Amino acid sequence: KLFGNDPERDERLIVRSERPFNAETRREDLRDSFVTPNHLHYKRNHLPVPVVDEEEFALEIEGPHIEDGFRLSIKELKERFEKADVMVALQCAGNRRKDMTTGTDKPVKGLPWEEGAISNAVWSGVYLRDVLAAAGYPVKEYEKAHMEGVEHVQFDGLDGYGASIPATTAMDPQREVLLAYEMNGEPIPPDHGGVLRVVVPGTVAARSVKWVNKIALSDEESWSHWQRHDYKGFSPSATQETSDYEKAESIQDMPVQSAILDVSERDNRTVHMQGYAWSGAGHGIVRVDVSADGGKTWMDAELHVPPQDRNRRWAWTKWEATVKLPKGVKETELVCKAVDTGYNTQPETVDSIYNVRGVLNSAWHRVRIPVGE
Ligand code: MTE
Ligand code: MO
Repeated sequence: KLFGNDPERDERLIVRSERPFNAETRREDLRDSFVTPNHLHYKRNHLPVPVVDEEEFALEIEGPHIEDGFRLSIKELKERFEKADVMVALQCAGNRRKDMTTGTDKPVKGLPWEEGAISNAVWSGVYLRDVLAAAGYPVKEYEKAHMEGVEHVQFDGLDGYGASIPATTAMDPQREVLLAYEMNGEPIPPDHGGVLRVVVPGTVAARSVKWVNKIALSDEESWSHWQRHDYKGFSPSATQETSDYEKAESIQDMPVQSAILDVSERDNRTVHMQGYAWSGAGHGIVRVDVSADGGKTWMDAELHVPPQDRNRRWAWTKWEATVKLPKGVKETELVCKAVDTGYNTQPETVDSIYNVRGVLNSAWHRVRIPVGE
């Protein structure tokens, strides 16, 4: 049975496809906890959930400098390496895809995700860098990796999925790339890559390969379909036929993002807004601007910043604001946009960032609401 190993899932998830299982987290569930509980974390599977036996599982590593036939069991991983806990917001490249074409007749290929293809969790495991060092790679000289033809670190999952990240990301101690065996203090559930998954903080979640059992250091990116022929961005004018996957750069770090998760009425002239903001490469969020009149006037939201360095802020920042609604209108548009530590901000509309694959929608998030008398 192809999907015979797929687990039971929480009924509160919003299912976008049953087989393979893809579901986003409801806005209220993202709103209600800073750390998303495992059963409510969004789930993105390209294939059936594989059967993984912890006792029999072995991680294989290969490449220049790596000891021949280097393998580690889960027990060895846990015993030989320092345990690290890192809070990370994983975001799918397709988060907010649905909004990319709202009100237009433009085509877009992919699951119609709204704002919930993102979740925040504490991942525990060992640093990939430590494991590569133990396998024989001189990680301390990782900046020189390219001299020896090591440009990429490739990951293969037991389901048949694969991806890669730049070698410098993998080996940079600042980037905190993990081989994780726990999610929020529990063994990683089957849907999220148990018994072992890669977690690449600050990078598109597509590179955080679940059920990882093979790592290779290489001069090339992974040959996986999802590395070479997916998860790339294109010009707004490129069509399905003219999108050149060979030429385009694969998505790694991601742009600054924010979304409104909740709007609640305080009185007929005042509403309370709540949401998230996040940026790639560990950039923290320094400001979230909210508007109650479609972007004519703005105020600063109050930020709930995670306890992480401003350049290693892998978790999301939550925000809230109480805003006055404009007078003399029947309807108005609430808006949010975030600013990261590089003072990067979000585009006003999707027009300039539309792409036929529907990835990286980071336009201002807008929610229309009626205004009372
Ligand atoms: N890893 C494997 N082995 N198989 C997959 O289908 N999907 C990727 C990534 N890693 C995937 C994978 C994508 S596109 C995303 S968005 C994240 O896993 C989703 O992680 P989650 O299901 O734990 O939220
Ligand atoms: Mo994804």
